[in-house]
Amino acid sequence: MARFLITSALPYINGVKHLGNLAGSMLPADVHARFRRMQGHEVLFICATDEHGTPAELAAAEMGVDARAYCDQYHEIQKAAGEGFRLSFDHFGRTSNPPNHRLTQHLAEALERNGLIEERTTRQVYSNADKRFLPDRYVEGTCPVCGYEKARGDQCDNCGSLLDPVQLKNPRSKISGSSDVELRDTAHLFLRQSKMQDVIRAWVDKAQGWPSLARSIAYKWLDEGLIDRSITRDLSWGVHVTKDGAPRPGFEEKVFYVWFDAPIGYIGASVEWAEATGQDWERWWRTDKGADDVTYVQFMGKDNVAFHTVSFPVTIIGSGEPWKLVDRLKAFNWVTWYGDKFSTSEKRGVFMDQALELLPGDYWRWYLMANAPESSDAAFTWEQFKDTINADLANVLGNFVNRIMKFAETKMGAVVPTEGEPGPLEKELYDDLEERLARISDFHDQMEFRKAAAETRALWVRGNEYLQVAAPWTALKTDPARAAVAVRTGLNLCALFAATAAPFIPDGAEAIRSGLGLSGEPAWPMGAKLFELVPPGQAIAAPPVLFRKIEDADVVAWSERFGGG
Ligand code: B3M
Ligand code: ZN
Repeated sequence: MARFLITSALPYINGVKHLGNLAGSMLPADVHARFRRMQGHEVLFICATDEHGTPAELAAAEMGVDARAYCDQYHEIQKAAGEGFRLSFDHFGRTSNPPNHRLTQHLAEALERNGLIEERTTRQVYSNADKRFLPDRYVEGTCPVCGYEKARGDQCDNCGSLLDPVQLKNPRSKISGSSDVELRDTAHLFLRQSKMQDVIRAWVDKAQGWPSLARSIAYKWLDEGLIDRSITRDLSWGVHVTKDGAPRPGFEEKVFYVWFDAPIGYIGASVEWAEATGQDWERWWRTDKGADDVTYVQFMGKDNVAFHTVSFPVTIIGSGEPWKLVDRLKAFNWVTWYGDKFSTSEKRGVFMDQALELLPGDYWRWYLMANAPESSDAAFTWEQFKDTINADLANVLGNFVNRIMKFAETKMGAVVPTEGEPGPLEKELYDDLEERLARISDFHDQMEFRKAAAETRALWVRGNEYLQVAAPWTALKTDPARAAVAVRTGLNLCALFAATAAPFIPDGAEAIRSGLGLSGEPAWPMGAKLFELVPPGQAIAAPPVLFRKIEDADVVAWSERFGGG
């Protein structure tokens, strides 16, 4: 069997993530990881909170706590939300933990030895009151374009202009409010991406497993020409800058830019996993230590693609060390809230913790994957949510399972019936299912989540059609052996449905399996075993209602609380 290293883009630490964040990286990565495990492959599935940078420092300051305490708190909150959604990470780490710091410093030093990092002097806003250089977002002033008085150093939120802090009129410090600021020279480290232009292009040319969205974004950057970028910032919360293992002179009050250390966090979190479990992380990440035969799959929103196809590869290829590079990259568009951006402050959208208060994770998982924002943005609406859940989960899947299992329980002695031989009806069903199952596998393999979900649902529909025709409830009176075959087939269909549903809705799948007396981890059904999933004679018990229907009243109540509707 093969080995799959799977990473989800690391959720940024500031606050609970909304359903769009979930749908664009963590959830599809989880569905894929579950599918690969079910196929019997060895999987390492890694995620972490991305904790450094200005937004974390600012959010902490607003709450009146230090950055570490703030991150401790939100890491736990995000971890709990992930568990609530059954995200099956082998490890959910933190970029602020020591392994990521060590690796970031190590890679920066390797890059510098290879002539890819250079110290340059830049002019930057210095605050006399705060006695520090101000990162762009810490400078506030009047927008030179529209006159808005609270423009930020990097951007004006009123007119959208991208700015340089030196352009602001009446600049002041966002930390102290003081306007006693001036321009001063200060040193920063620059990553010389321009020198890696050809190497990166050659690597992108060779990349096979990238969909067109990812390739076109990478080429757009390459065609514009890679530019050298500053990878240090004037902050205290982050990875400290070193030289030969010691604090780098002149950089005592600077740290690495968050986007420099964040992707290294994939490796850092893998090291954390190894330390926690006694496993070997190098066989997943070092091609000289066995990672050659690993398939590395990354999941992310489209705004993160450039960092993963250009900047991070510059870091790890440029180090000259044998790091494992991404093989397959799956990028997503946005989930929107009725066509708009999610926004906490404006009460638009549902956040992960709130969603779990309304309904269990499976409901959201199914909806978000069945409507995955793959070829374009996808709008969440309560109405569509209700329709999808009621049609797919409550009706097609839930009713089937409840109907046949209740019948077996009450009319067949609560065991898988043993009598009778399959006939033409079953033969036709088997052939059909085999074909459909192969299609579902292909879609999972290609990471086409919408199509995989649609085909999975079509398989459930096909089972319903069979049961309609085989009608054991009628056959029972005239031909008990025929009824037994139909019920046995129906129960095997339940097992097959549970298996195909498992990557999407693990709890529902588990409830079906346990009703069928199946234990252990579900396997992806293949070949001849397809219809011998539950042994004849095995005791069964109908599970309680698997999925409840969503009512109009729910839609009204939820729209009032979260907007939309
Ligand atoms: N934290 C995603 C974001 O907040 C970013 C991903 C990092 S992946 C290394 O936009
Ligand atoms: Zn403006």
